Amino acid sequence: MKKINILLLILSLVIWLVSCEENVVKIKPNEGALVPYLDGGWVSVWNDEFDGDALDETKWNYELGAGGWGNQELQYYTKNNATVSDGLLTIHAKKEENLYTSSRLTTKYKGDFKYGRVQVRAKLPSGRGTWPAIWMMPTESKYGTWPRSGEIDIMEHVGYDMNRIHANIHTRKYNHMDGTSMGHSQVIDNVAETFHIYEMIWEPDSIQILVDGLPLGIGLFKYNAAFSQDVPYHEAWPFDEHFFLILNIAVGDTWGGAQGVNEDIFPQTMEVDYVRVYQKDYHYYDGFSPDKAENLRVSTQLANSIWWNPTYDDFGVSYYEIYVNNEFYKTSNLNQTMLNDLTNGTYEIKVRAVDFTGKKGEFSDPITFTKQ
Ligand SMILES: [Ca+2]
Ligand SMILES: [Ca+2]
Repeated sequence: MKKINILLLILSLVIWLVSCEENVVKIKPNEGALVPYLDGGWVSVWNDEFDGDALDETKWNYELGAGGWGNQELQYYTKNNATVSDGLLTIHAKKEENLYTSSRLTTKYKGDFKYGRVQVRAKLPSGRGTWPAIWMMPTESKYGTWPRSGEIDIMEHVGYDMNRIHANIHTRKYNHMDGTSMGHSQVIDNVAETFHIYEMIWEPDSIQILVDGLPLGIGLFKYNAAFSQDVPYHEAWPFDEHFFLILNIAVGDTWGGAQGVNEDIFPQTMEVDYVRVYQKDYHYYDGFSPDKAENLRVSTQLANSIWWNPTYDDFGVSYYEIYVNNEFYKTSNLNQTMLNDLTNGTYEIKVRAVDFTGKKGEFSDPITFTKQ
């Protein structure tokens, strides 16, 4: 009997040790990663170096056809306008009789990411009427149709304004339809003659855009609860769900075609040397628990909404836990949440931050909240 108990004890100790070991094991770089690691704990999770002689359809989908794509675009998307050779993906925008053709490629359901770092080395088309883009759309549109679930434009360029690179985000609260668009732009030398690295670093409450390792303009989009107290956080910042990548050249749309299309410039190409996606290996690098959550308060602009200061952590806060009357109630990915579901009454509320390794910070000082 005693022997069995000791054996069981040893067995549970081994299981415990193995499960602890899992917590410190590095994320393995994806197979075929040419640059498996970047400084700062980034590990390759997906890449395409375009080394074959055809598009790898285990990684990419074609989006086909016409219809304007929401922007009165003129081009017809085909499979034939994307070629792979000499280590490059080339998207060809062509004028064919009375039709423009091009290609639009996505990684939907083949490369979908929540947070991470994307690097695309590319050379852009030139000339009036072209609109190449490297961008991201939500995989499941959990918060509703465009722009409610968000759009991230890592790189856009319109051919009538050569060399000005744009980065934009679109959300319910911030979008160009309402004149509240958030964007950065900067002139980059010779975008159609030389390759540049267009890059995004996406963390829970921020998106940084860089070109050749330097911020594009200010280069930073950031969720700020103080500036968007009037809406649930996802209306300002829906970027806490999975997104996929899109590469395309549009022709003659509401933006790229705003000054018409120069028919004489075609064919035009966007060449892509690689697309690399990295994610942070929090388990390997994370050392500390998040700080104590501070300044929990009730919104003065939105009924039944609370918010607090973003909590510092050495490798970032994954989510917050909200407690009602000392019992766990729900989580929130950012430092704001709605308490609509409580029945009317008065409650004691407190929150704490949880980092990506599950380490928990100290609870905020409690506040009294009355559900109306
Ligand atoms: Ca390549
Ligand atoms: Ca931490």
